[in-house]
Amino acid sequence: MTTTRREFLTTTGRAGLGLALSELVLQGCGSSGQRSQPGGLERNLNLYIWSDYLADRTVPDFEREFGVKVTIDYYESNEEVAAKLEAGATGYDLIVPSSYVLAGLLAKDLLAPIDRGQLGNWGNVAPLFVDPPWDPGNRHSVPWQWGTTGIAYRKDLVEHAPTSWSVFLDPKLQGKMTMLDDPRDVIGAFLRLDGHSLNSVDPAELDRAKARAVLAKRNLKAYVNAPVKAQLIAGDVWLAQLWSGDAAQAAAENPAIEFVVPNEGSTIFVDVLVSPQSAPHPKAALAFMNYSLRPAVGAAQADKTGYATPNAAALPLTKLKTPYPTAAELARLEYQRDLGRAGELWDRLWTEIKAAS
Ligand code: N2P
Repeated sequence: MTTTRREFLTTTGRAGLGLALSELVLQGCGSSGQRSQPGGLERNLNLYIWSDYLADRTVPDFEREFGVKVTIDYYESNEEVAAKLEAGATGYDLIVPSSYVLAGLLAKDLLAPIDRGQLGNWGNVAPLFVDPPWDPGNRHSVPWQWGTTGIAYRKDLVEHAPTSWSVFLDPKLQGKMTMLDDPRDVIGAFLRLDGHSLNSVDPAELDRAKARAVLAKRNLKAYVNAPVKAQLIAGDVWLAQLWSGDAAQAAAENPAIEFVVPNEGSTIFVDVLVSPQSAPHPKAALAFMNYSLRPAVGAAQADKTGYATPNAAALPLTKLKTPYPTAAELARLEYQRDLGRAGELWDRLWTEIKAAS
């Protein structure tokens, strides 16, 4: 157990939760800091998270140690979670959107500020994720995991290893390819293919990317996210635009699956834990945030999901070591940014792509 002293002090004030309180009191003996413990945790926590994004023990261990029952609900895209929150959904204590989604949620004042003084494990976060542009001062978010968007493919079925986003325009693999059901990643890929930023708001650049997406669509079996893993494993899909961790999960089942970031570059994303203003169990949410920053929890998460850990203290404990990107690699990778008013143009183009035949 790697619970830090500070974390212990901030998470043990939960009288009446049916925990092994005698053990907690014993552990806490001699600490004058106990007087300043916050009130007890709530008994429940409602987590809304991407599918396939939890290690087996992450939630059960939290439940047992903290005496909190966690209810998990899953989503498959950033659009899904953002739309739900913006439509006024309440009841969620924690959600895990990609960093670029924060701007829109913050503008509508939908996210609760974090009392960083309660996050004893904050010091474990790698410098790359401290005070980031999407959340200055990390006032509203705790990094969960990061990854890249690239191409997963069956090296035993595909003749040439893909190196470019242009592979989706080649009819040779017609019907055997998929792209993500994600406007930012699909339009973003074709923007990069033309040498543009995947955050472009230039109508001409976007029109050309859209035209290419429509051409590529003729070669696609579907737009699909996490469920494509099973199709790659089975060989129904040979080549798929995919996120790094989901590709690693599929490769763990079928070693013929490889993953590559195309030469033109791609997305680097970090998904972050945030708590809505409407969260019914804010203390439990904070306790989970701090728990997620334990080295052992971060390492188990990385090993199970294939996504990299933003936790510098967890990285040495991982079996699957994904190093932080070098400056040269970062030059080829872009974080997605909020599109501001151009978001409407992107939405329209995506609707047109989806409707095209
Ligand atoms: C987990 C997908 C999370 C990565 N299945 C996409 N940001």
